Amino acid sequence: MKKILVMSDSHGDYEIVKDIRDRYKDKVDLLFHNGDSELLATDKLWQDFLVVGGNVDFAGFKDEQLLELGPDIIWQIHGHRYEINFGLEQLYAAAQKKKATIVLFGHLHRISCKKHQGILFLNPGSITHPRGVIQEKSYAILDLDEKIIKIQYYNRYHQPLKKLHFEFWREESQV
Ligand SMILES: [Mn+2]
Repeated sequence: MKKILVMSDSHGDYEIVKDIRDRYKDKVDLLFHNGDSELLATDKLWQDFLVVGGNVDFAGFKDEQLLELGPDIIWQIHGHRYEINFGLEQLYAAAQKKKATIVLFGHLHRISCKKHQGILFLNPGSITHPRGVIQEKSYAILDLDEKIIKIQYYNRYHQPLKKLHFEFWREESQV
């Protein structure tokens, strides 16, 4: 079983990225930052993260990355190139082409966690500037179990957000 932490859109807040790194580095398998950190791509903090660039980031970041983790293929992307302000259709289509099982994105500053055609799409929200209905500065921790994926959102003071817990059973494996 793997455990990953996902954050995004910290927009210049160095301390919270460092805080999360220091707190979780030895507690999770991987740390993801989905872009718009507004930190330099050469910052040493990124040695401990899988990070991609967002629309307001400096040059030097990867645009996206695809990685295998146990049974999952994780596609990490900021999302601004897929017109996600107008809906996730373009992102859905691209995720299918890449055969991703989990898509980690950002950009919208809105918590969202849903399964679409067997693919889990997760936006951790923004750790500094939440937008929309859920006004929480947030990040997410995913437990990637063999049979179930559990997601818990936390606020920036590291308290679990009670209503923001999700569980998705994996599809029955095809014989
Ligand atoms: Mn942003």
